[in-house]
Amino acid sequence: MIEVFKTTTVEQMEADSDRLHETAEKLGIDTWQDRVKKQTPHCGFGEKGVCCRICSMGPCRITPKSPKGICGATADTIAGRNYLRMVAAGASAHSDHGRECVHKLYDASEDGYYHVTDSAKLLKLAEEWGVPTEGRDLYDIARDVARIGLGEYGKIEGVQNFLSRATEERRKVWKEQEIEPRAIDREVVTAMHMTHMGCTADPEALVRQSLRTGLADGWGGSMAGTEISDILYGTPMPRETEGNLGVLDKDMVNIICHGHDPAVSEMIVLVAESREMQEYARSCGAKGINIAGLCCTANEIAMRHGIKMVGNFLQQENALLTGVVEAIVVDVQCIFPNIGPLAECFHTKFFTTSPIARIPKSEYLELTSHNARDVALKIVRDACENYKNRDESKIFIPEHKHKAAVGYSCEGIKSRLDAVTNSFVDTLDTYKPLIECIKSGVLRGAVAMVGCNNPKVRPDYSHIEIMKRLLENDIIVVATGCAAQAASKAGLLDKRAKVFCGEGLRRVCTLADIPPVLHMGSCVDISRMMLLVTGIAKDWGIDTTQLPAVGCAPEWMSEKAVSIANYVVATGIDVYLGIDPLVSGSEKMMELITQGTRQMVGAGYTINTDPEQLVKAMIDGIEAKRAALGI
Ligand code: BF8
Ligand code: SF4
Repeated sequence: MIEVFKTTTVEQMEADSDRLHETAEKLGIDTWQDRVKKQTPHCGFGEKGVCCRICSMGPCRITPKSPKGICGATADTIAGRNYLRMVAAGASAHSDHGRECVHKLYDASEDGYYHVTDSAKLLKLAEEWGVPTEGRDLYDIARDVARIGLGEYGKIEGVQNFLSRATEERRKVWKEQEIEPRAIDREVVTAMHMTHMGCTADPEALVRQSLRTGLADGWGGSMAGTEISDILYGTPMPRETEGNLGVLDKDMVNIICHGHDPAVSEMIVLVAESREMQEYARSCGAKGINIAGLCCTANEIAMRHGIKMVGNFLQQENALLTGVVEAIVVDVQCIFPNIGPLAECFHTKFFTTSPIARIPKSEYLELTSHNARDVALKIVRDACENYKNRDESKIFIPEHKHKAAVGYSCEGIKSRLDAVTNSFVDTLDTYKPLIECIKSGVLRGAVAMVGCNNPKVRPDYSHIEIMKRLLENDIIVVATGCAAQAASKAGLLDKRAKVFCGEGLRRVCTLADIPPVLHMGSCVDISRMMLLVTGIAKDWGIDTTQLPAVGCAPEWMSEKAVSIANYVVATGIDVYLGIDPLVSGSEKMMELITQGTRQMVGAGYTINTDPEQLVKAMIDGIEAKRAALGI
């Protein structure tokens, strides 16, 4: 019998949103759909990147009649400075998240709340960083590793330790171009200083520092975030879960974890899954506790525990509008301030936990290494007690949800290859079978789909349509962040989605028992993607820039995404953007980011807001890389 597998369409998702929006209207609360209308059209100067408010002689705005700011800064300077400031903010967010993870490792102990889960990964990193391990206590080793990790943020001399993981060719390029990142904090501060009134006016120097600051993120802070999270909470391995609003359960206490740093969500999951709390939930009249993740936190806990994913960035208000959320607990980044007033329209309790993200109309409980379990217990208990306070008349849970296979870390991908082919040829721990598939043309190449949602394009549509088109063309997709969530909502993380693939990719999916879109984690886990392309390039004997692999962020919105785009380009991987990076008011800047960086690091941006044209350009780009390799 032919299997019939259907995705959830964007139209169906939009119908769910519309239905939930009716609830918002009845309650007199706005959602992003309403606010977009009020903010449109956007400020043209801001959109083009030619408004400068760096000093109080301004704000200065560039027009044909006034081509210079009061200090003489041109559109190139102003757009370039604005761009670098985005990178600096993005790199600081990722890297500070990474720093929090390293602090948790520093505080980890046998009898504390945070433990070493992947000791093999810890020992490997200890060896990489020259920390003695022989005969030593695991937690002493952990503390020494953490001390070096924290030192990476402010090291007095030298460059980021993780650079030694890159291909030799990359390291040579970074050195020659003088963009090897030094201390992480220093690159961010340098970016802020360079863009201060009266400093760098040369757009090329600003773009170069953007690459360097980006590298401090991708091959510094983000890589630390991923690496140390794996050590603390376990390296993700393939497992099954579910995604989309239908994962909320009417009969359970629903707790949503939203944000990025797994230190908070891990503790909530641990406590909520305890027998004590499950029983407590039942004593409060529910069948149990249902944790659901939002945004990158969803990716983190789905990858490690199989926790269900309720959705991505523009789904956060929808989740509360179902009326069945007892508590939403957040840490840092991508949290709408509107969650406060929205939660007040329901029985929902809103908990903030980080001094980095203080939000009005929330209950603030700072979560630290020393009180983590107590804070998590209070939140879960309060949520259980809140179950009885639901208002039946406000409840509507859309039914759409899909099965999703997640957990494809580099180790997870290799484990699949080992199971299928490597074990027969007795060479474990290699990407060679994958490389053979690419060389022979069974797979044409790979695309890393990453980034957010953005109402400037039809949300999720670009992600889903681009992914489908790539799959048809035998191009395997790896995904992180809200792009991975879009795939999960549509059903593309379901192994049965191989029906959408070309013949070659379908065969690979069947043999390796994988879905055609591999979920690699959260946005800091784009560092995993950098290690994946580096590992493949090394096993192939070429540089990353030669691989038929590209990155794509069709709906990006955050400053973090601009930082990511910079380190992906600096790693030699072309990036295809579906949203304009706010510098179009400067021809020079547009030239630098689309062409100039190709001379510096061998890769650059292609920008197109039409998903059809964007995917076509990507496929052409991949085929051109193949032709250059003679395959
Ligand atoms: O770091 S993809 S909307 S959740 S920024 Fe935010 Fe964008 Fe989602 Fe994660 Ni990433
Ligand atoms: Fe205007 Fe120059 Fe000040 Fe910017 S730095 S606000 S362009 S005077």
